Amino acid sequence: MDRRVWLGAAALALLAGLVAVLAFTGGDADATALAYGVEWSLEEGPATVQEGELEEDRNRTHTFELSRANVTEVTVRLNWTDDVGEPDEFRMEVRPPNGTPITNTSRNETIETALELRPVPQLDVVEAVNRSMARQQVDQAASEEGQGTWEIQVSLEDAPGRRPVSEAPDLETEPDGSNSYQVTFSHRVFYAELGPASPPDPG
Ligand SMILES: [Ca+2]
Repeated sequence: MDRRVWLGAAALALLAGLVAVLAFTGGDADATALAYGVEWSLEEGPATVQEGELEEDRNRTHTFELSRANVTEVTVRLNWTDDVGEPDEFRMEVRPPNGTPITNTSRNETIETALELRPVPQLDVVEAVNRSMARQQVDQAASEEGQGTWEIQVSLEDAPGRRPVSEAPDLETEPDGSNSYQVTFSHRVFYAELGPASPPDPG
């Protein structure tokens, strides 16, 4: 090969290498980075319902698996319709996979426990050389909080029947002693959509 041709080819190869390196690193990031607006939304996850029936002074634990990421809120609701006499008292203990149990008691035919988990990220704009790298930055804000097995313990504390005579409070003319119920487990997740690319704010 002619020496000049060889040198020319070597120079071209070097130039191609440099271009490849610049393309890979994004070159001068300040010059080529674009700003992508981030729009956050909330989505209601599918609710799961389990049913049960309890005798007075008994309890039962229901489990719910939560596998989704970016959960911002979990709501557990216990519903029942008292069929006999005076209002029954239920107790519900919500045990998150990694967290402190929360207990509530009621005679009003419903108990609702809502837990705030990870808040929606405060990330309105990301700067990146292209869309997929912008997406990676947004994905770093992902949360695994709340993932795992949730245990919901339901107890029927008290199930009084009909007591027509106030002078004899223990006399039940129509006993109760048990009741059915429903546990509804629902959650909300956040997700992000990237807006169109624009030149970054010079500030
Ligand atoms: Ca009752």
